[in-house]
Amino acid sequence: MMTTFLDTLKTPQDIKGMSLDQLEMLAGEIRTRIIETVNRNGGHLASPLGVVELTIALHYVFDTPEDKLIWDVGHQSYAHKLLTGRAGRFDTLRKRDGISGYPKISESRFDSFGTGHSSTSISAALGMAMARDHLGLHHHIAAVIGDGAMTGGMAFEAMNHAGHLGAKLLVILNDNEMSISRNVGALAHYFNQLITARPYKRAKQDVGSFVKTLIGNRITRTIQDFEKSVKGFITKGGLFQELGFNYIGPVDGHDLPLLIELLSSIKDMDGPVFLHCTTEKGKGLKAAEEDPLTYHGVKPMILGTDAGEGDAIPAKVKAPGADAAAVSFTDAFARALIELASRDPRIVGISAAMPTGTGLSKFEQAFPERSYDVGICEQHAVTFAAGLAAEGMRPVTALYSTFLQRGYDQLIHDVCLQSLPVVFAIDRAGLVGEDSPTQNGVFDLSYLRAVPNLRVLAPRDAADLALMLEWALSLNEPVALRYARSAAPDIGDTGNRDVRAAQRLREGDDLIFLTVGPCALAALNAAQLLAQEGISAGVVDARSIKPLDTAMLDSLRDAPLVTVEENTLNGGFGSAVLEYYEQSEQLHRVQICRAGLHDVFGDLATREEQLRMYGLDADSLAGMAREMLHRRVRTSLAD
Ligand SMILES: Cc1ncc(C[n+]2csc(CCOP(=O)(O)OP(=O)(O)O)c2C)c(N)n1
Repeated sequence: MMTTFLDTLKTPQDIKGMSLDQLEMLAGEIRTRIIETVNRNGGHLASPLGVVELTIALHYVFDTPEDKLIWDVGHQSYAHKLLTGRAGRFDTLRKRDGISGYPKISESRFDSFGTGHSSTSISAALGMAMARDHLGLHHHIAAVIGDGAMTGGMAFEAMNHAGHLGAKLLVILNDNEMSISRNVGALAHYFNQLITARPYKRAKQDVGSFVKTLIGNRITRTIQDFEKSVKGFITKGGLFQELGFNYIGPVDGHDLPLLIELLSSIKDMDGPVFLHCTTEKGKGLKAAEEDPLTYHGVKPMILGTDAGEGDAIPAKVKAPGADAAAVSFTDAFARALIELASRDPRIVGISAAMPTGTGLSKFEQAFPERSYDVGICEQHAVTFAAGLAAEGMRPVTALYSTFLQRGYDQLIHDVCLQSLPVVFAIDRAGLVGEDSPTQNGVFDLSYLRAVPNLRVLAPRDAADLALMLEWALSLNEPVALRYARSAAPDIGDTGNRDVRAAQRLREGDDLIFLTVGPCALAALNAAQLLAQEGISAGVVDARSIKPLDTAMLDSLRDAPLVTVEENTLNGGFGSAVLEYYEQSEQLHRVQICRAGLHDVFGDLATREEQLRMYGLDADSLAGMAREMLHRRVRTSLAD
């Protein structure tokens, strides 16, 4: 095998001795490595391809890890990982115990700040800048933030503060005009205006020719020389200027010599600097350039076996665990919502930059005028829904569980305190598989249970989801529906259309699995395994997590119970059941084991591996039941 530049690099310092031609070749190698690896393992594709030159330039100019790079969201940081000593292990990307798909402090000293949720980079960078100043240090700090992430309010909270503090800090806007879908909003329009207002081509030529005269085999410049060239780049960046930043750009984020020149010259500028780079999402892979939405995050083998050819046909992206026959919960939600909205003109759909992931893009096709993508603004999405609800509309806010964490105060203060009829369609609730611990949705049962006036429901399958959504929209109060990143297989209808009622899915005398959502399926399979050993296990689907079906709980109190939830055990469903028995003074009678996550975030692995790791697959549940019954026998023998 040919030795590549990439394989010989030990630290990013090694690229500082490379010529421009070699750096361009390195960029090619990085792209190939990203495409091959993501095609094998799945992962983000279009975003990392868009920042290859920018990443090389940053590592060329800055001295990491002393200088700090903070990647917003972090899904674009693959080139950074490849340049910082992880090329040899890059084939483990997003695998169990492998390289994370996001920056992670515990993985490398070059990952100065962990990310996964968007719009945090400027706040973190500003904190680091102030820490540097307090400690009397002098290193550089740069945050790289996408135009999508820039729509998150936090980014502007941080800009506002940075301008006020006048901190020495570089913010690089990676503007590819895309969030996951096309970026939306007035800000996206403003960025576009900045690009068109400035005669970008001419500016590029100016610096391009300047650069050409300077770059030989090695790029060495003095700050003084550069300042002259940079002056031409400090333009009127109205909004950013007003916030106290020096606005520079827009510049071509794929023009490596230009980036190196500019970064070298601006890195020692005092105060906050905002560098506007334009990039192409998916750069270097034709299919991704043409369809960056499909290639934002992909499943393995999206390019077939010819990864790197650039003109491959995308495979259909499906939720993990979805087989050809079963729809995903996301699809089931979209289908049900469209059907209900066709009967009720008050229904509107809201997503926060995730119309495709939440299924709302299908709703948008059916009802474009009743569909809102608010940008990466979960907080705003929730209060915006509250406003709509206050005036008689029926908003359905579709968010991933992990991102609703962002809108928690709004959920409490704006929706539930006023008991406004907002429906929260909470997707990716539970373990999300090969993404990151940052994206697991394993806290919502705990944080939602705590809020007065809120009903919390968990459908076990597509039919149940449709029933619950219909019921939720018929109420005049807030309701949360939480469902997993999985197929929504038809688990079986017991004929009970009252979604508040728990349902017996399987009778059993020896013990009962009391389950949340699709955990019912694993419990049914566990019951089957136990039946082969002569153990009779029943399965009851709780359906309503808040309020609980207490009549059902009263009827179950004499059987050993195993509660099963894809959620942390801290304050989750099992805790709710225990609390009920305690409050109703039945606790002394019941024997309960709780299956769920024991105070952990949930490690990176496939969803199937995660379910096994956290004792939520059929084998583990059967094992838990066996152990519980043995313990019971031992206890009664001792009696
Ligand atoms: C708080 C939050 N909401 C939603 C997401 C999901 N998400 C991941 S990447 C992304 C788009 C980011 O767009 P941009 O910052 O422009 O980066 P690009 O992918 O275009 O490089 C979104 C919405 C997230 N990571 N964090």
